[in-house]
Amino acid sequence: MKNIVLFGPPGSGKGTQAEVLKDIYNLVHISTGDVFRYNIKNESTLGKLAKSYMDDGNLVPDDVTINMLKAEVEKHPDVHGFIFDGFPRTESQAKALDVFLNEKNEPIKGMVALEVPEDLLVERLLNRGLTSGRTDDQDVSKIRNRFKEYQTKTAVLQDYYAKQNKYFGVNGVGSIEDITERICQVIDKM
Ligand code: B4P
Repeated sequence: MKNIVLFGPPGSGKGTQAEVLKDIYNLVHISTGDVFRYNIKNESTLGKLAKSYMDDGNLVPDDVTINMLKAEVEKHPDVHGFIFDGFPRTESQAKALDVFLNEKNEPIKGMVALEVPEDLLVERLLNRGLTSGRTDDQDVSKIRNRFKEYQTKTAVLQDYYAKQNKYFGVNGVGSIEDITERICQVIDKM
């Protein structure tokens, strides 16, 4: 099984690339952001809780996110592997994911990290905000708060996976096709 973590700051192209990669490698794509947005749209209890955090660009609490992720994985018992997009985002999420997948004898093969300068990220997110209706993409101060959350809680995961020799940085600037090609060169060697 090929379990891959797609990593990077908000707007780095995780969701965009995961949609392409899932077909190339026949993997199931799990985006925690998408699952939260689905729940918000359906006004579920989980959605109402997540909305209060996401609207301000804050991370949703770990216990909620971890339980949701496990439930999503369990929905797919017979698969070639998963692309985790937007999860883990904290060290405790990463540890929980390791325990969960090791119990299944299907550990993470590697983390692919998309590297994009912050100015370009702001531009991409504001552009998406013009059409997506995502409130977290429409306000520069909320976008900056997401970067702050990323720097203080998420960026440490680079070290977490590097210590396991599972960290692979990829240049995330360029055309979507060129970036996919760079990522495939990394995944093919895992
Ligand atoms: P996510 O839904 O994960 O979204 P994201 O980080 O904003 O974007 P992503 O990197 O996927 O970028 P995309 O491909 O869409 O998170 C949203 C929120 O959910 C978080 O702030 C948090 O509150 C919550 N959440 C999610 N997971 C959580 C967790 N594990 N724990 C706690 N909270 C969690 O690309 C962005 C834009 O760039 C798009 O418009 C795209 O078209 C464009 N783009 C992509 N690639 C491009 C390229 N090569 N060139 C030009 N434009 C490009």
